[in-house]
Amino acid sequence: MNGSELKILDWAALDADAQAATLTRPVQSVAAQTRESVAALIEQVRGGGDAALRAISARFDGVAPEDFEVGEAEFAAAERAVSAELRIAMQQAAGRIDAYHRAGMAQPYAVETAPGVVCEKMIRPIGRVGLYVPAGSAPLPSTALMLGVPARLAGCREVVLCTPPRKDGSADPAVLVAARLTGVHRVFKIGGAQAIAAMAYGTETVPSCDKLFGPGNSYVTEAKQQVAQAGAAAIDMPAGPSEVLVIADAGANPAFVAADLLSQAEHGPDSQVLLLSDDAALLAAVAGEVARQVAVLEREAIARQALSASRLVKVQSLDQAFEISNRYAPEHLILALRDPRPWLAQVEAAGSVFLGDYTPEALGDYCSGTNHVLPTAGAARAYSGVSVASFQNQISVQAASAEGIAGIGPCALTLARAEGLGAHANAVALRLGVTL
Ligand code: HSO
Ligand code: ZN
Repeated sequence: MNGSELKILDWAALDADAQAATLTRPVQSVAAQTRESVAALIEQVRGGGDAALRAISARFDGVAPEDFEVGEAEFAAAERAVSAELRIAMQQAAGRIDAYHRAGMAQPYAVETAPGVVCEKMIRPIGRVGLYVPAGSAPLPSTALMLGVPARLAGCREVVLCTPPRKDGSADPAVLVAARLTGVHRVFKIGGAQAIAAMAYGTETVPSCDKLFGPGNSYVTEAKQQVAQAGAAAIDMPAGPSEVLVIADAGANPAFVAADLLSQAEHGPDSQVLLLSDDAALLAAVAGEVARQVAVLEREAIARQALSASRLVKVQSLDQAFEISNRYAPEHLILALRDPRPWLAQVEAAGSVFLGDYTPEALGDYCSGTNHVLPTAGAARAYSGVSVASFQNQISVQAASAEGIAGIGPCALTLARAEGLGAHANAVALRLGVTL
């Protein structure tokens, strides 16, 4: 790559349509064929249970395990297969993820809204949750940590995890160790849309779950959407390819910025990479660095594909960069700025923000403590990343005494009459001892 593959655009020179096109994600619409094959897979699992799972697994994964569930012997083998260094890193990461998520846990509360009227909020774990940990081009044990830790903090009664089997029928050992570390109760070697179907509807061996979490390819994402639509299970958030937007000033380090862009680009050919800067020289320097660094990546081919849809944009001011970023609502937002913190006030929509030169996205992906399961595809405008609250239900409670209803009952009566709902009015009037 000579750098020319990295398009540097001048925002001010683009008309409104071209600006909109610059911020448009590559086609997100799922091919009708994908939709249909996912629907067929879900039906197959729903009707055929474990036998269907076995047949689908043989077809797509090339293995049909007799027993999908990971047993003690396989967990023990995984413990032996994972190096002490990796285990310690996962333990340390889990500790920081725990600390961050614990601090953000919602607290129950009670408030007296009128004399004799107490309204409360109580928090309950979602009973049974299903975590999906992909293992496509790269198994992601860190995703098991990001989902398993908040599930445990929430206190979910049963935490189920599905991950695709490898060619030899075993699961990725690091994913298994991560699952155990976080207290996941049961792990099944099932991948793709069939895993989502199994966790949503249940089979003879896989329990049906109330809510499903985790990233995946377009089949997994489509399957999550379909089971949610059918009311079979709730899902964490709409998902799509991973993305990063970097806002850099003239003082940013081009090598650092390029490395951050590439760490996103290597995730998949459809990853999204955007750089906004008010400094033309910085943009050119980053383009050069990207060209240099990409050539030595193990996942060079994947990164190059993602880069072909990347954009480097010259903006007129940093204020304008933040306007554009808010419009795009990136999953990850890196502020490679000399004094980044004051700019946080301008951030309205983003999944997770990384401040300054020494906070690469990779830290948040693995071990700073924040969650890496984040809203993509602009969903950050209205969705937040996974947290303990994602694994909990908040239930409101209220109690009124005779004095309480005497005080606020007339208010309810007026509203009930306005809505023409006589039974509502009656339910209050009876307690007040008034005749309507
Ligand atoms: N950047 C990915 C998470 C990840 N990165 C896992 C490395 N492993 C989506 O936020
Ligand atoms: Zn990543």
